[in-house]
Amino acid sequence: MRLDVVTIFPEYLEPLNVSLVGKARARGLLDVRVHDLRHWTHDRHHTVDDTPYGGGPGMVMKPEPWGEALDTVLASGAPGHTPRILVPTPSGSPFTQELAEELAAAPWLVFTPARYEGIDRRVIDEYAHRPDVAAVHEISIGDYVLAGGEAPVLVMVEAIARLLPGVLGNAASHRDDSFAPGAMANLLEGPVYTKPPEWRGQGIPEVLLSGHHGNIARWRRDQALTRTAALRPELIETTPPDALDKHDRATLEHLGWRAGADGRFWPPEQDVEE
Ligand code: 6SD
Repeated sequence: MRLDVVTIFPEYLEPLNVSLVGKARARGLLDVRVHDLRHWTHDRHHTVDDTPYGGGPGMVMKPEPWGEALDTVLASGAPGHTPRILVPTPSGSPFTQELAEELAAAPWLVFTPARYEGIDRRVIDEYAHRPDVAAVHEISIGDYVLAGGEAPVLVMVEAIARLLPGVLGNAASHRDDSFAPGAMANLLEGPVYTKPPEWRGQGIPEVLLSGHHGNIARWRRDQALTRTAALRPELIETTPPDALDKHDRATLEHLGWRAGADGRFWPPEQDVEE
């Protein structure tokens, strides 16, 4: 997979040289190219921003450097190859595990992290109206506001890269990831433990030392259900009934959850202060 990143802070993308993504690059599984947007400026000060039309605080990224940068990057692909352009923005559609899976199957992604108040709208519209050269996606990694799109690029690349064939050394199946699209139920992972068997007075849940694989799997499932019910109740409420076995149902009932007529579960009533 090829990844291009156009940014005014190439050094912000240094983490792409490290750990999982860095190793995937070293092994030839990922071809990452980071470009300095200022390379496509022509004035002495390498200006990439200007004041906003209509007034208001902050500055807006000028369209010309972005247009030249993206034209150059898009023209550098193999003939007929059109990338996905991913524009991080708090006003984008949510970045989910499902989208990560879809993007992991794409041959070429181009990221355009902004700074200041964002990029002149005409840049996004220009490429959105040219499906022959690229498909544009404005994406949000979460409902909070960052100072720029570089951190979202690091987040998205890590989520995508770990899904590429051969990147995770261990053959651990992504089907078991908490938010894997194919998973019957999306449950949060329960706790994990390693040696030593006692640490600062705390032991290990006995079932994990039992060697009984059936009991261990059941305990892990109960831990996942309990944690999900407490922290992400909406994930339980939207779980299709056929994704819950008899024991799952008993566990949820033990936690005060009740099944409706359609078999889906509803949380315990909340106490209201008088
Ligand atoms: C100025 C940006 C680009 C500023 C962002 C994305 C999300 N989910 N939160 N904040 C963001 C992206 C903020 O350029």
